[in-house]
Amino acid sequence: MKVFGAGAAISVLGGSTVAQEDDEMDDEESSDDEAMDGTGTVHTVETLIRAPPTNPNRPVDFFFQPTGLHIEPGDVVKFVFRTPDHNVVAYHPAFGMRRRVPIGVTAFSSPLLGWRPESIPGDQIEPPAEMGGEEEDSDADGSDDEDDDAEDGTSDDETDDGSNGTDDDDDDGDDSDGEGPVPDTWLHAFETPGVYDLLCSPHEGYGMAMRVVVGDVTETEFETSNPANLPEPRAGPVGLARVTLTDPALEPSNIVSEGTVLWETLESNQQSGPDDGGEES
Ligand SMILES: [Cu+2]
Repeated sequence: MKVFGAGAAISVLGGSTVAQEDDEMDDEESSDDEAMDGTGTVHTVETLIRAPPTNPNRPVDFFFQPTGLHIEPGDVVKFVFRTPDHNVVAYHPAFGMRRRVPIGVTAFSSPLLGWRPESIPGDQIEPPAEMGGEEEDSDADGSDDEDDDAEDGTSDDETDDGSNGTDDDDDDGDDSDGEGPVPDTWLHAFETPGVYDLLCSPHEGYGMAMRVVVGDVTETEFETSNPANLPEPRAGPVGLARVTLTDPALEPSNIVSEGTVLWETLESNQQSGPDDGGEES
């Protein structure tokens, strides 16, 4: 069912669907990159952060856009790091994870990328404004400080209870490439047909994962296809990435038929999605 050829897929990317996110992705899509292979179409995927999140029950959106992508063997995906700092990692045994890429595909990952240093004045990288400088609360929940209150006892009352005071003040997270930061890019050619699940290491727990279907092979068995295998340590996607990658919208056959699946269309991003049990008001 090759309804969507490569030409159709790329026209969708450059058209209205993704243009609502950023319509400047066209200008850097095709210049010097199609020469790397000479054959494959170059598709663009952006790394994005959004607040408020699409699903109000989540803290913030970290996501690949599009989240599902159908390409042809030999095509190239150009990852544009519209926001820092992200990477692109295959679910691969070489990384200690169960394989979620076709058999025979070697492990691949990008570096952690963001904005090109020369495009940032003073080499200062501010966290995106949407983040509000908020840190992940790894140990903030009422930590027991009565066992070590003997010596210091000075800075205990200003513990990190979320009052870090740094509002989103300086800018509105504008990542435009007018005179602002220039996104890093990373290219990967997908040669072997099948289903590829990819993650962003820093934000996998927030659901930042995506699926690329290469060719029309939609019946690929993952080593973690059976949900019973998921509870094993690092057996599969972590945290909300499991929700992302088990979303009906990312069924490989749906990606093939749609060509491009946007983050917003995932069921788990609907207010009535499986996360909140449909308690929308
Ligand atoms: Cu990320």
